[in-house]
Amino acid sequence: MRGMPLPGRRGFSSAAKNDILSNMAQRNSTLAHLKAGYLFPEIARRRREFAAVHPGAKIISLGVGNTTEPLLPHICAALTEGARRLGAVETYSGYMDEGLPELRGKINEIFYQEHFGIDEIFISDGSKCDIGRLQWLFGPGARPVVQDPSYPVYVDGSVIAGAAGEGIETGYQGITYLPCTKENGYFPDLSKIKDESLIYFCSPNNPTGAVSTQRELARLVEKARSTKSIIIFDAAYSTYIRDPSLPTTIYAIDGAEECAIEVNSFSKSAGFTGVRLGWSVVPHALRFSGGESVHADWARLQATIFNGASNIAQFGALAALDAEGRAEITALTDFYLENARLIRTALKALGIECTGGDNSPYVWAYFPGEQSWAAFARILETCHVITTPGSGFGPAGEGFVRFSAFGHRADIEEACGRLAKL
Ligand code: PL4
Repeated sequence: MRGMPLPGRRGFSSAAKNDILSNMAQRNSTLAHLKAGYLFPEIARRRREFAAVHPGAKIISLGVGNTTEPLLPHICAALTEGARRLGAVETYSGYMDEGLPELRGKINEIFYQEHFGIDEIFISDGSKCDIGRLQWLFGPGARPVVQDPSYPVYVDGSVIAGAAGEGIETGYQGITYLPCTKENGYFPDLSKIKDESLIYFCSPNNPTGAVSTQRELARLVEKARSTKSIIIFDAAYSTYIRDPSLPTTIYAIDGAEECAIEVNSFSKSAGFTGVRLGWSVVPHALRFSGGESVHADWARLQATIFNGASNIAQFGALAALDAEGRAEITALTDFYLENARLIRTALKALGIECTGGDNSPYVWAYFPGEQSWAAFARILETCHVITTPGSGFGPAGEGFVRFSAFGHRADIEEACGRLAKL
């Protein structure tokens, strides 16, 4: 196959440029409202900057929550088999828009004890992608509410969708921030939630590592119902929960299916960050304030702008949910939880107050009197360790730093040793 030759990239004269610009399609004005660059590329930029000045430094990343360990054998074999199936005429498959029915059924069985119909479970390319698309369901009229701090896509995606205004010092106009602090045990005061809100809620939480209890989630559901709000519940880290009393899904709460959508993914459980596979649960019982079916609109929207997840990834995910695959998920998440324990122990030995890391892969550390970016820079300078500054997750994250437990064991141990220099 040979591509068509392209013209050279000599550029245009300024007169021609002005002429072209006056005829170009306009930028979505909401993009101009975004305050700064996206958090994780900004951290990568600062890492590159540091490495350029210190070329010999062996930098260890406890920053972005990106899995590091190879896929485990049973799941990996299923992915390989999935690719092989595409290579044979008898087993070849093309578009599978809503997902492999067996996989939807298996997710329903393993995560929801078959509480739903399989048409209420939509397979996707990951939970972040689902959150971005879900924001189209609510559009510029949404009234976003977020835990503060929170995973950036809830806020930045709302800004892009036009549901939030200009960035101000304390966040974005139009977004209700619910501070999650040491004082409130990282579960927010819900009284600020107004009628017909769109509440983003994440448990186990990124970045604080806190996991909401059954009673706390019952209060959240009660608040959503009494304010006619809808919850987008992000359960991306549910397989890290080891305490059996803690809920792994919002649907463990009575009435949640009338007020909540749930997103989840194989990224952090089976190591599919690069494979890409997730799902959303949109119950039939869920209605917009005008009474319209959220499920019907989600099906319509997905069919219009999404063409389904990789078939290979779906075969892998199916294997991840059988007995052998689930044992591998437990082994992999246990490994990262042990990393988290090592990080927490190292920080506590230094007298640094921290939380999380027991039912989640993030440790949230407090640096009193120090700005998050200053603590980030000090840890990088002193220990050559990358972290994530808490303020990048929202105003209430100021003064905190997030340590991610995703890393090779030897790197985690070395990083923990280096932290003693702080
Ligand atoms: C870096 C609460 C990480 N470039 O892989 P997905 O799409 O199924 O899951 C993404 C996701 C969804 N929900 C929560 C998450 O924390 C994540 C992943 N977050 C992090 O370090 O906070 C990876 C971030 C990636 C990004 O911007 O998402």
